[in-house]
Amino acid sequence: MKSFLHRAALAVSGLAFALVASASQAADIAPPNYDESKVPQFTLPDPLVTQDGTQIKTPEEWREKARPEILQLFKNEMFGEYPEADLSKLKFEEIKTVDALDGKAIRKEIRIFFDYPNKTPKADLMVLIPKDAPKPCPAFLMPNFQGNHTTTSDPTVTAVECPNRTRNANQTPESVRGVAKSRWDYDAIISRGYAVATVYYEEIEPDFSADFQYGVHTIFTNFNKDADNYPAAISAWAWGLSRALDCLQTIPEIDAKKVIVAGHSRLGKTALWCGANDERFAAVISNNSGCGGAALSRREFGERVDRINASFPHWFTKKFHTYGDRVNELPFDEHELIALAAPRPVYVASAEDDQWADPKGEFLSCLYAEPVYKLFGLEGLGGVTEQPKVNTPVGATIRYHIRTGKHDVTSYDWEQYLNFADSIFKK
Ligand code: GTR
Repeated sequence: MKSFLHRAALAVSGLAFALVASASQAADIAPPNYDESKVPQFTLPDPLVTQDGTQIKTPEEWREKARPEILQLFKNEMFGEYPEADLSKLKFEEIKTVDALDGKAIRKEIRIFFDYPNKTPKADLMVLIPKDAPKPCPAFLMPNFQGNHTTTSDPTVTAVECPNRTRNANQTPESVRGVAKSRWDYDAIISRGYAVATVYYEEIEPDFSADFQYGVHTIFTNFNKDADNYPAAISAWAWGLSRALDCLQTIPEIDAKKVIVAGHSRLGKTALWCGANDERFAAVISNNSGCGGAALSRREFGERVDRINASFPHWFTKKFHTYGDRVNELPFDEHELIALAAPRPVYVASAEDDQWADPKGEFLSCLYAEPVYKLFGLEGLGGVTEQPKVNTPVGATIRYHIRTGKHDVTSYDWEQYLNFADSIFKK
């Protein structure tokens, strides 16, 4: 068991973002803390000690005892269950295969029907495959926030028609084409020999708490909506990514054993949870995932458990809603969400101006996940014990960087993720 007292001062450059993010939130919640000296003292659960006090000493014991126990705790207390898929009802329909990126890639659009022959729920997976790279090639799978057509200005990508949290009633799907393209460095990914697949997360499940009547929740009929461990939205999105991997397995040009699941922000939380449950993913990337993702809940820095529950109750289980004022009673913390990726490589990235997401808490999760990697004889952060300076990537099997700038995904981030992928697949 570890005790930590953090006293170093941190810059409060993320305050503007935090104020915007918190503007609409419940008035009775205390303002976010950005003062490192006010971070409470806390004791983290030790991932290598099971609930009955057994010390885990071997990778086998981790796999057989500790890992299933921690995974189930996250299901029971935070994200809800991760349903078994009924593969007999899953159907993939190729709707487009065209040249893309000036002929450097093939672009496929594949419609995933989750409950065939019913036509809903469904989601379109867009896949870019490099033409020149050796096949089958490794791939990134990363969900997007507003539709596949927002990740590129290519006019031939199908524009999605679906409830969208960011689109107002007058905004047509066409008007948002390309708006997120700075987050998708497709040229770099393709030129380095990787395929990349993306799916609009709200096609899997819309991002609002309307009793889950629209997306894949409509087929989670084995679960009681009133139960504490009913799959919450993050579980539904993650589960949808597992189905996207099922789809990638059918594409001969892609090596489905070499797929990295990645995500930004709420979708970074989703990527971590997906990688924890679905060990077919070769590695996991969390970009600025913050509270409920990579950041330690017990630090109560920036966005906190009470605030995220008030703002986005549908992301988490009913049980998690009870932890806002008692985070020390959580039977886990987010270092264990990172550890659930072990022994697979994991990358956690922060941004300097994203204090809302608690960059230091994101780093410390990596550090305290390390004993699990060491159990496997792996290096983890490779001897790094302090949060590195900005734009200085560190680590071995667990990697971390904090870049300058705001809450975002940039070409700098992609460059690091490509280096990370090379270190795994092109040794
Ligand atoms: C914020 C939320 C964060 C993060 C972010 C996002 O409003 O507080 O936890 O998930 O949204 O997903 O963009």
